[in-house]
Amino acid sequence: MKKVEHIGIAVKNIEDASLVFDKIFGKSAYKDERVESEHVTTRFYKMGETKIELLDSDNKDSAISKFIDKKGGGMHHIAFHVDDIYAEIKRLKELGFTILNEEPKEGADNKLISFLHPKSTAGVLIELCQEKND
Ligand code: CMX
Repeated sequence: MKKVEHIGIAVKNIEDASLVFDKIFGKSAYKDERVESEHVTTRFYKMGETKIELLDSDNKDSAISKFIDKKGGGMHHIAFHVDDIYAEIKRLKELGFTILNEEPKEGADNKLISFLHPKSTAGVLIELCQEKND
């Protein structure tokens, strides 16, 4: 794993949350992106190398809606940049981690993504992400 690619924060309403984060970061988000497969709207901020992704969802059965229903929102996942997502999935599976999707799926920001179940990772939802053009 090379670096933290982004940190995901689940929010009830992306416009309301942006009012808060615009003030905290002292800048506006640089892009929005809809990820249909995950039923989410994402909004990205960047400070230096660090990216923060806000996520809200309009689908009550989505991972983000369930998380918000249960915890009210907040830090949802940490995403790590990997060069070869297939090799990382294989490595982590062999080490006994529960891979939520062994076949990587298309995520926001031109990435292939896969998740490790938080029950196998000390309670933290971990996302692996590889640049699609790598
Ligand atoms: N971080 C830490 N723990 C989490 C969690 C999160 N983000 N989401 C759920 N959990 C916990 C639940 O609180 C629950 O804990 P307890 O059993 O102690 O109550 C446990 O994980 C299992 O929860 P569950 O109810 O059985 O399962 P869910 O239906 O809530 O699904 C998860 C949890 C992780 C399997 C599901 O959210 C998932 O598949 N996530 C991967 C996809 C995803 O998160 N997509 C959205 C982001 C997309 C993007 O970045 O583009």
